[in-house]
Amino acid sequence: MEKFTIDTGAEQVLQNWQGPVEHVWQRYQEQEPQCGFGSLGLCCRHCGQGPCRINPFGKPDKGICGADGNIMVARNLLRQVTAGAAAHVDHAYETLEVLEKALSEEGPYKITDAEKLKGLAHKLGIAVEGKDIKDIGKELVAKAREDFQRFGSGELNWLVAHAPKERVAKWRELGVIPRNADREIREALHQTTMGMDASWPNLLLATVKLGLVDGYAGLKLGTDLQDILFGTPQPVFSEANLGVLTEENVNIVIHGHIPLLSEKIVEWARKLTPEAQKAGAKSIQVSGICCTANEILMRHGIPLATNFLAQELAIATGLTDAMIVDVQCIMPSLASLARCYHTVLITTNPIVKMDGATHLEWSYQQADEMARKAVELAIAAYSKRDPAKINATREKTTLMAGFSVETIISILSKIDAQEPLKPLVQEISNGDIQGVVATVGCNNVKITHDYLHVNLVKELISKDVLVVTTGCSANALAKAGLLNSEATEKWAGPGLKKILSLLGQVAGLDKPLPPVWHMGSCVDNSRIGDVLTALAEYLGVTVQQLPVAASAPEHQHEKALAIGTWAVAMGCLVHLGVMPPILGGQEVTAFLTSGAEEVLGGKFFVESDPVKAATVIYEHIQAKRKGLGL
Ligand code: MSK
Repeated sequence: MEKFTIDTGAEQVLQNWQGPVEHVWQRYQEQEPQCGFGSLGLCCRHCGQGPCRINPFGKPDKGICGADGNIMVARNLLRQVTAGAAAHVDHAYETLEVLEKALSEEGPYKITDAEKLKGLAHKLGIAVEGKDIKDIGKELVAKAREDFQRFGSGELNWLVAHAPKERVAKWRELGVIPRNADREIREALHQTTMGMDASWPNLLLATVKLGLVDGYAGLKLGTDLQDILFGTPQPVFSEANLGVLTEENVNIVIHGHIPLLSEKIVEWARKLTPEAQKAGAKSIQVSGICCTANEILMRHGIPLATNFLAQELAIATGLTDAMIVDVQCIMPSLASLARCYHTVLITTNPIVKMDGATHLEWSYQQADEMARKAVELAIAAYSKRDPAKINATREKTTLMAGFSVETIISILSKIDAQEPLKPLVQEISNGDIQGVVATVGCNNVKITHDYLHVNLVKELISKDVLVVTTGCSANALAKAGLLNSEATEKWAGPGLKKILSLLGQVAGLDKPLPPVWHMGSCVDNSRIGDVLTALAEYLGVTVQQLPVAASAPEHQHEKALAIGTWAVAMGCLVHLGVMPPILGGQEVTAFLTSGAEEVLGGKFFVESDPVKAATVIYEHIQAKRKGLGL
């Protein structure tokens, strides 16, 4: 790797990195060369006879139990996708518990979007006419509970209500519709223990099932319940990059995923601003990292500090007074790094603790108290900053976000109130928009930070491809200035520019919409699924026939593999910029990158060069356009 990052803010902070703690790129270099067996997926520790590893070029060609490369790789992949799905399902489940309490008792949370609740209830077959909103909510909670823990047979309510009918039929035919999330997660762990499934096709079918658990009992359920509790995102304008951390403010950086915590921190930061002013600060600046950043950006316009790979750099600015974390994507290195600065690192979840961090546990009843204490700790830390350690950057960009499905429909309905999807379909038909690509997922230290996200997207929008984005991809694109109107002028192709200018006008902006639409956090990939489902149903075609694709250019998390599997099962071409550990199973690899298309409609392809990846995606879009007669 020639460069660690293309993010100018991150680069400036890195240039003045003050040891003694190493940063993520240094630790990566210390790991090289990485284990060849692990990279190919050819090692197994599932039983006490191992660890076993398989030589792809000779002996040993089997583990001690007799598992060959395909079995080993398929077992490992199923476990990864299961772990990713478990993370999203646990997130959705926590949200459900809060919704249930919010419906039955007075407390710190309440229903914000009653219309969304009603619409969702209607879709799930719950009668809403004349009923009290709390009663409707309780019936909805019962339906959601079934999707986590239904006893016996059945199908995920959220999947049956929201997936395209054609997909539901296909998944039924393949026998991959999940019964309930907990059951499938448990079964997948059982299926992959020593002495269980020795059929790689059967293991891959189970992987698809866990992808569907992720898509509907994790992503879709999570997004829906969060919108009900905290509101459905509307257009917002904000900023991105480490330059949002400035010397005059108390800086609170929230990092993680579940908005139950961050919503309260935002609220208490506002309430305690006079306290920060008494301490000599101008105000309190809350900003975010990873998906919790996207959640509070989408609903409150809170700026993005940075994304996954640069999380340590937020502390290394010397300006982060408190970093408050909940779950997922939190580097263990933060604790030792925070000790080198004045930063108070606050963990809040019982399953994420770190030596040296302050643990303030979030709970439903204590949510306000906990958030108030966390903000007070940040204000107290402000006066302990060490001027010698300040390593600030002024780098930041402007951005527009808040592209929920509701926002998109509301803008389009200003052109056609009866059929809001019609103008979008017309633009795709006439070629002003060639297709739609979703870029999602993380950063991965194996790729120059943000490089693939940014350069892939610049290629695509220059070819009149509209890009929608979530997760750390959205954050990367925001920092590169691709989420504002100027980006449309600068990088969009002529057709895309034309339609974005028109949409900007009808949205009352007086300038074009951005060429990349920020749709939210990783769980909000469900919003992208909703758009695909709506487009396919409007046109009377399958998702597989649409001129669309997905890409996780710099994925690192097991969650990204789970999301990618769901997208392939939906019928999408899914690009990955980093090879997952599958090459040791030749037949498994052939299936995932080719054979899957015939069975599921979608497949994966791996390419680390952004121009080549954009070419493959564009050719795929052209083939789909041709198939539709466009
Ligand atoms: S946060 S899962 S690094 S996108 Fe959703 Fe970013 Fe990936 Fe974590």
